[in-house]
Amino acid sequence: MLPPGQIEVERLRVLNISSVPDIEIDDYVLRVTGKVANELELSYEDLTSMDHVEIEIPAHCVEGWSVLGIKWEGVSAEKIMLMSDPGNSEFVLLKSLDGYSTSVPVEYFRRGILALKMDGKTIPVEHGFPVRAVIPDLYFWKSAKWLCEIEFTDKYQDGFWEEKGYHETGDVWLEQRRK
Ligand SMILES: Nc1nc2c(c(=O)[nH]1)N[C@H]1C(S)=C(S)[C@@H](COP(=O)(O)O)O[C@H]1N2
Ligand SMILES: [Mo]
Repeated sequence: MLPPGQIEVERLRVLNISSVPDIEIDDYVLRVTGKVANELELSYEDLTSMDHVEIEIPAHCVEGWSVLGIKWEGVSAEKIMLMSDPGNSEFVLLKSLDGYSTSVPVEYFRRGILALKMDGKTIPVEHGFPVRAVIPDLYFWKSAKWLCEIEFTDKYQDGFWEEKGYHETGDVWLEQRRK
């Protein structure tokens, strides 16, 4: 089903704030920081050897196009929360290797995935290899590519697009495009 104000398109359009970052996979680490009982540092190998889940999450770009039926496979956000114990944190700030960041309420983040595969294959680098956070029911700018840090907080903080007026939550069904 399409959320209000969206039209369906065949494929993803690549949208980056700058160029695709250089990835040295042996040096890659995903950090889990902020208001957590256990800070985590996970290598790509750590992530690939953990239990994986597979979920279908459409991509809804705030500019009005949607790609339905994309399958994502990887580590559930729920698992990361079990391991790090963020208590009653309310937000995560997702940070990426290209300097991008975006803010996501924990109640949405917990239903998301740290995706390592897209439609059965390792995620193409332009779509976020090695790890992409994919969050259901939020506009696709909240799905950070090249993810390198998940910071749990109590207080909302603007990310890249939020600072430019895009919505704190960004729920597609409520059409929360701008603040
Ligand atoms: N790290 C990072 N993640 C990002 C972006 C970006 O520039 N850098 N752009 C966002 C925006 S605005 C959109 S619409 C989608 C585009 O995803 P795609 O290039 O895989 O289609 O990625 C989101 N995630
Ligand atoms: Mo976007």
